[in-house]
Amino acid sequence: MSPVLQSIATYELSANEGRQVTGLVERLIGDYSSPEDHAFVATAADLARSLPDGIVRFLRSFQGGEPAGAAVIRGLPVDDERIGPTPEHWSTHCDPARTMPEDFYFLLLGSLIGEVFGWSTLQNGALLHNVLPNRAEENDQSGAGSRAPLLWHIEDAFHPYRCDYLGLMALRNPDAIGTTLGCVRDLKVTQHEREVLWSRRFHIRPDKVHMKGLDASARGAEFEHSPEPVSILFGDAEEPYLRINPPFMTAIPGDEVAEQVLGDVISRIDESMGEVILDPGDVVFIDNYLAVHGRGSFVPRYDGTDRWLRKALFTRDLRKSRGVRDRANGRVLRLAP
Ligand SMILES: O=C(O)CCC(=O)C(=O)O
Ligand SMILES: [Fe+2]
Repeated sequence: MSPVLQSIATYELSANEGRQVTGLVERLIGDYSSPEDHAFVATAADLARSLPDGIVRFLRSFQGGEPAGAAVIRGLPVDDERIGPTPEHWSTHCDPARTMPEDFYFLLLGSLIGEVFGWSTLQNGALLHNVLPNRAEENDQSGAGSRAPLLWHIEDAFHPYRCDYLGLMALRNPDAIGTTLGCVRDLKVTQHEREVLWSRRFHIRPDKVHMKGLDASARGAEFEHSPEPVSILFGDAEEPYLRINPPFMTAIPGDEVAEQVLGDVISRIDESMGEVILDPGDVVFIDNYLAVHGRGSFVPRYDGTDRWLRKALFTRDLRKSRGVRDRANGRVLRLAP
């Protein structure tokens, strides 16, 4: 696995910038009761203009020019004592006040590239998710897995309102477990493959985590039972975007040509994968139209020192999902109307 990918843009905070961030975040903790509060989220993009200029320019150009599959911002120190032990389950964050500095920082950064949102089917609709190992889900294809690698994927590839950017911030990563990354720009395809990949010959189903709380008759279940055929490549012919999620997809049944091309493309992406190791305080924003991501396997500890990331989803356009949100300014999406 290549340790560094060309397609990652990196920004390192200077000590001075780190102090500027800490001052800003302390002010926000005084002014807002929680980083998930509507009052904060609605003004985060304005508040983010008080971040160091270099970060603002870096993230704006990552979003505007699409120069890279992922952007990493390194260097915010995290007080390991203060954040408290890694929770046993995503729903049992011992005391959200303990991670407020990191959470405000993370959402401020994200506000420079999109609008944060959640799904009613994921972590109770929270805007900030916990990615940490859970004993009952060690082999699952989800953020709660550990012993089984989380296979690379486009986040929520099955859904037209999937995020433009997936953000991950490390609070703790003691065994230096990598987040794997691969970029569509590194994918070489033949003319024949290109034609197949651009046609609607594939079915992508929801990840199991989405389906868990949804009974078979519920709205949204059609994503599982009768998915719309989709193409894998779309957008610009020369610089296409990518939609793929191998563990949850197939060619349309009977289309052997498409099945063969899918298998070949999966192997080629496998070979091109690299990884980024997030140290505490590091944030990565993955362009979910350009890059796939996953996670290596690891042995969980269950002693309060496990790998612990915060995760959030960002869209460039909240309006397109109005039909699956309760209010115009609501940020929780249902799978279907
Ligand atoms: O744990 C990681 O580094 C990646 C997690 C992930 O892909 C996810 O939660 O969607
Ligand atoms: Fe993911």
